[in-house]
Amino acid sequence: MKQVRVVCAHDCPDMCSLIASVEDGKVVRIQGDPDQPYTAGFACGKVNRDSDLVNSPERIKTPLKRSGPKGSGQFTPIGWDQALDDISTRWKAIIKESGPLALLGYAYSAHQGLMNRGLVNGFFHALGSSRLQAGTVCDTCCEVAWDATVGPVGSADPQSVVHSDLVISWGADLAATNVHFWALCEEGRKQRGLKVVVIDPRRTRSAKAADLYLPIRIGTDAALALGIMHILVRDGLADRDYIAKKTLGFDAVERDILPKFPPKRVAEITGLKVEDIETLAAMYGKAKAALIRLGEGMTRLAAGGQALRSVALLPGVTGHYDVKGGGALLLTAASCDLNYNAIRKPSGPATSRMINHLRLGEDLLNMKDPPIRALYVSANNPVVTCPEVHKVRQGLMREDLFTVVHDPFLTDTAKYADIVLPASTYLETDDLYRAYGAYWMQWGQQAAKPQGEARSNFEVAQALAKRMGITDRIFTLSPQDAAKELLKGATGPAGAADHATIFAGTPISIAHEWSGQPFKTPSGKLEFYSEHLATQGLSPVPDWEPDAIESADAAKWPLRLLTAPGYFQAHTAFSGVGFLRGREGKPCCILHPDDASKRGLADGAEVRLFNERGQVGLVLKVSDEVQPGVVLVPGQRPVGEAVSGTINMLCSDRYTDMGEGATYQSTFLDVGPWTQQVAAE
Ligand SMILES: Nc1nc2c(c(=O)[nH]1)N[C@H]1C(S)=C(S)[C@@H](COP(=O)(O)OP(=O)(O)OC[C@H]3O[C@@H](n4cnc5c(=O)[nH]c(N)nc54)[C@H](O)[C@@H]3O)O[C@H]1N2
Ligand SMILES: Nc1nc2c(c(=O)[nH]1)N[C@H]1C(S)=C(S)[C@@H](COP(=O)(O)OP(=O)(O)OC[C@H]3O[C@@H](n4cnc5c(=O)[nH]c(N)nc54)[C@H](O)[C@@H]3O)O[C@H]1N2
Ligand code: SF4
Ligand SMILES: [Mo]
Repeated sequence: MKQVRVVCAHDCPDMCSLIASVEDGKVVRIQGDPDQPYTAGFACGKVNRDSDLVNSPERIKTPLKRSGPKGSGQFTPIGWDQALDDISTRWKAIIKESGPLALLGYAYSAHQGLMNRGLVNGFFHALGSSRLQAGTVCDTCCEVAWDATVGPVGSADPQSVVHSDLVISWGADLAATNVHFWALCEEGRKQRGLKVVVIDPRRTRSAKAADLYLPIRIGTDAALALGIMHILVRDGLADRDYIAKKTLGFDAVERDILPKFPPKRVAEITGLKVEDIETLAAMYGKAKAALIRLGEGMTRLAAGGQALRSVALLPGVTGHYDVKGGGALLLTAASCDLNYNAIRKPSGPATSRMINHLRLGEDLLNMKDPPIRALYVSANNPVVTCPEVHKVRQGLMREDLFTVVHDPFLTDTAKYADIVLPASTYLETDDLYRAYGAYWMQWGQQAAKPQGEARSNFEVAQALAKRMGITDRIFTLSPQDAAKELLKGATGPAGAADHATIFAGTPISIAHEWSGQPFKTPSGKLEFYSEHLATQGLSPVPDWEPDAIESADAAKWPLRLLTAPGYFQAHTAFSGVGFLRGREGKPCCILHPDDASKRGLADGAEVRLFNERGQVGLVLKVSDEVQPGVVLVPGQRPVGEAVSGTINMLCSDRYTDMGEGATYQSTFLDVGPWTQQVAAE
């Protein structure tokens, strides 16, 4: 048996270093690497099963060509040469008639390797096609809010938690989405008496284990953060020196905003108890090194940017941004400076028409001059994960749209394709990785040859570039030589690493020498007042107000959607593993016992979730892990697994206040019984 050092490429902040055991050319086991301190010898419960993912009998073996009506999922196997010829012939004809803007590359993050993720985008960049404004389904809201507050720079190092005496997990279910940080928190609790607070509308696994849990009302985090600031100021716990030296605009917040948020009003807005708000503020104000783990959960709604920004300002009031083990942890990638353009922007026009990732349906249906005539989907499953799924499907049904999907599995999206290309999984590729939630970089080697005729994103981008007459050198290089282009001119710790160490697969720490949280805002300070936001017509200071559209919808519908990660299914990336599908259970929704009994609905019943967009059928779980008035739907599951449909059928494509992100949780709805009559509607 051979052991190969690989890197986990799933969309996850931890970027584990893994050991793949390979027997007769087949990956038989995956384990966490004991020699990488953050991975610390364990992989999560999903990736422990990645030998099942790579060897899944459900994988696509060859390219496929549609043989039935659009969306029917009927295909005939074809060879790669024919598939690539068909694609390039169609694309050339479309470009000739309508120009390159009629093409859209819709590639995202399922392979986190810098080349397998980046070169597909690089190919479409070089082609001059319409460009994807990527990540609006995910993290653009939190990123833009962070940038407006702290600047485009990495946040705290998760490993600095060994110096913390308080961790606040705010809108993140660490036991699901950040298990290595969670493990460090657990260790700190046992060894040093570290306290953990969880702020989440769902009593998550992390919340159950916490020292203090605040079941906040969805979308009210800014009010809570401002309420804590109010108490810190009231009780003389604000660090006036830090505020004067390192922040901008606190005086305006103190004068105009904080008086509006006394504990009693904050309790009314957030649904929390005044005592809990006071306890949290006192814990935070008195902690020596308090680290806030900012989760994306609080940003997946209309005023998500304002929420994240308000919370990210808290360590500026106590000065904890200057304390080792204090501050805030969101994303880290902005502090890793590599030559990304070598891969992502080899050539092509400086600007192009942008297509918002979450408005795929709308743009497939209504974009003009030219309309989108060719779509290439890679490492994405928008028929499940994108809001306004009905529009996405309608768009994909267009007879005049030529769709290619590259994926290891015949996903719900692939079923709408004209040509499906089999993708290799990360275990079958070479790539260079840097974490987005930790300070590590590592070269991951191919552990096994691809199953069937599968090819990597990198290879397919190169093959398509050749066929389309693109001549940039990057499309001719081996993965290792391409990675060297990424490293050329890199600065900081990533630039200092030597090639021999990197390509031996050694995990490389890319943490900067610590001297407090740096700020890269226009003022060079932490911006309580942001002129940049003011120029966009947004409140330049943190604030909380009810959202008019949400309030109108809440008056029509009794329940609000809470969206949270699946423990054993991350979006649809592991849906090809039968064991994990079973562990996650049938796609479900969770209602508080009061809401279930009001509707005469019992645990285990098939229920109908509906609003003006449509209906979906899920299995009901009755639990007080959510508050009354909320319906929780964990994960986004493929249509075939549910009673009927997928949750994003009920979500609109409205944007967040910052970053034009997705507002899944600004969805209001009701739940009722699922009957034969309903099913027929
Ligand atoms: N309602 C609701 N919707 C949401 C969210 C939510 O909280 N609520 N969360 C959103 C978030 S945060 C995100 S990031 C998106 C995720 O949405 P998607 O990006 O659509 O994520 P997945 O469903 O994981 O789909 C990834 C696809 O890539 C394939 N794949 C895996 N490896 C490779 C590879 O190497 N090459 C290629 N070509 N394909 C590969 C997988 O088989 C899978 O089909 O969903 C968003 N949607
Ligand atoms: N197991 C697993 N791991 C994953 C993923 C997965 O789907 N499953 N997805 C991966 C991806 S693509 C991403 S982007 C990250 C995202 O990881 P996170 O940053 O953790 O964000 P979310 O998963 O969207 O939401 C986390 C929590 O926010 C809570 N929440 C929802 N609304 C609010 C609110 O208004 N206020 C507060 N305070 N909390 C709220 C939810 O109940 C949920 O428990 O995780 C990655 N890791
Ligand atoms: S915790 Fe995240 S990085 Fe680690 S193995 Fe699991 S999915 Fe991969
Ligand atoms: Mo995401």
